[in-house]
Amino acid sequence: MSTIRHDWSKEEISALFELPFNDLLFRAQSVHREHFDPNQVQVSTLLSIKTGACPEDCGYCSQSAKNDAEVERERLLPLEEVIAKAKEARDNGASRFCMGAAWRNPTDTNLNRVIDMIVAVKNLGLETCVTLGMLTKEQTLRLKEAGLDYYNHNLDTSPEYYGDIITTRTYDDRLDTLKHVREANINVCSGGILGMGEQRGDRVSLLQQLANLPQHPESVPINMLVQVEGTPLHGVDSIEPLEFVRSIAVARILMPQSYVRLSAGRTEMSDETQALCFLAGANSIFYGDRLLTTDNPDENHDQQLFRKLGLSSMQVAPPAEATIKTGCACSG
Ligand code: SAM
Ligand code: DTB
Ligand code: SF4
Repeated sequence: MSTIRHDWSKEEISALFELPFNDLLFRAQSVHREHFDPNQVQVSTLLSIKTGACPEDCGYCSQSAKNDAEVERERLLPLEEVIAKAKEARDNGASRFCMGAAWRNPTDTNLNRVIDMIVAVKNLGLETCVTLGMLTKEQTLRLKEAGLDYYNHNLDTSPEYYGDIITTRTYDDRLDTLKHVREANINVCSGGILGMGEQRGDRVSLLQQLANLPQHPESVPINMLVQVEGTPLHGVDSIEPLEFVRSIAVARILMPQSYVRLSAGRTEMSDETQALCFLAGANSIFYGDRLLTTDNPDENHDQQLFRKLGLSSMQVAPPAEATIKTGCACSG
């Protein structure tokens, strides 16, 4: 039986990365089966509720005002529009609706409007997740009171590589926000981005940071960089698919009870790579044609992939009638 640890050393994590591929995947899949149904995948849908003109300088991001990417700026969406998108996501089989805003941190006025969205989306029978940037302790308490289920705030990369990617906020700022979220008793969603030109040592170090938090994040999104023209990271060497799969497997072994999300970057992955990620213990995806500002695989393609792999979507929120409609035996 795998134990839940918070004291992983870099050497131990590196040794996992270095295992022969079959041994690593066997171990990850064994850990996965101790805690989860291996054929069930949690399905979330994303919506950008406020797009672009962000004051931060994240080198990967299309939404930074400091980058030259062409994104259409949008003010905070009206509540009715958010409700319509959430209904659509629910009817398409999502169990969680994640709303993202291009802010360094929300003002209290903005937070009031997001709280209205959270309440309305929960009333549809969906789990809620928001990602709004840094939060104070008071703000996390207000979000908890509103019934928020998950807060997403990524560490993005290793502490060592971080300064090469973002300069407008520190690693410790991120850890502080995660601490506030945890203390407010909101589920933590935190992970990172691979394929930003980091070394394997950085992947080891990022996963060590996540696994050695006092409590593992309930959800761990592992994004593969979506290279956006006009961002400093456009054109960086991409990560090899098998190294990405290894990283998923190591995340699964380090955080046995967490949902590991095969997150951004799936449009660049073959079905075979995604299948290996599921074998390595990924058990959550973003579903729907759009992420925040970039494309996600189209819904038909994902339905086919689920059918080919015999996967079904997990029903966390009972009132959502639909599962991903594959027209086959993949009913969750
Ligand atoms: N502004 C808030 C923040 O950064 O905390 C929330 C929204 S931000 C877009 C959420 C996360 O999306 C980032 O932390 C990053 O991990 C991920 N992300 C953004 N752009 C990405 C890209 N081009 N490829 C992969 N992941 C990306
Ligand atoms: C996460 O880890 N990945 C999502 C979500 N959390 C908010 C965002 C991915 C964004 C990909 C680039 C874009 O669409 O702008
Ligand atoms: Fe802003 Fe978030 Fe993009 Fe960074 S990742 S530039 S904080 S929207």
